[in-house]
Amino acid sequence: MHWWLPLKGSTFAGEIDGLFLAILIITGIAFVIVELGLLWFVVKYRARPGRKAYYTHGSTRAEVIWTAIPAVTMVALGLISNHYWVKIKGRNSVPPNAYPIAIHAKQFEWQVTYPGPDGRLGTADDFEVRNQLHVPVGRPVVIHLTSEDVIHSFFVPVFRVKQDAVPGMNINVWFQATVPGTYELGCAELCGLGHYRMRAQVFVHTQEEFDAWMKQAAKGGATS
Ligand SMILES: [Cu+2]
Repeated sequence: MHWWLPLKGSTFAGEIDGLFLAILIITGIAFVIVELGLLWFVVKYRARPGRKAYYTHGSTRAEVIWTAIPAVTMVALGLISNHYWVKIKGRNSVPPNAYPIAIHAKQFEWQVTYPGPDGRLGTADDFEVRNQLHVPVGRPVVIHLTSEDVIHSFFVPVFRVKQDAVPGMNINVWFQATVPGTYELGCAELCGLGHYRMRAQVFVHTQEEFDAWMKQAAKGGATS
């Protein structure tokens, strides 16, 4: 079913995929034109008996054109996609009602701290689960992302969310899941020998399921 891109699992997915596709089409067209041109020149100016090579500077006009078109295209893409950036990663992008979860990345695991039944981080009922991210569906979630040692990268493909975890920084990254299910969280930054096993499961629950899990996990029992 998802032979092309992964499931669209968050509110960002449609916009990110649209941008990805637009860039793919633009660069695809450029690729075909450039490669066809290359082939054409290779054949047209191939070595033949009696034909002498000659020196040419080239064409200033052609150079201006093939520099200006990509430059204008790139600036246009930047301007067009700016509101996605503002919405997803902008300084004030995190919705005020977002559910807070803290994730501490370290070689080579994800330590996920939940706010506990009171819904607030930094209180006595907080608890920690390794390599399991549980979130409710249809509700903004904000991850407070930190790192223990080196640069890691929090990457949940179905959410189309990727964010570096940088030592010494507390970075907020938010998303709103749209489809209940079990997905993958991977580290997208080569962070050492165990990088390949730095992965976790993401559980997107209905609100009732999430509340039930929270209740059980807060008592110190649950693992999933
Ligand atoms: Cu890592």
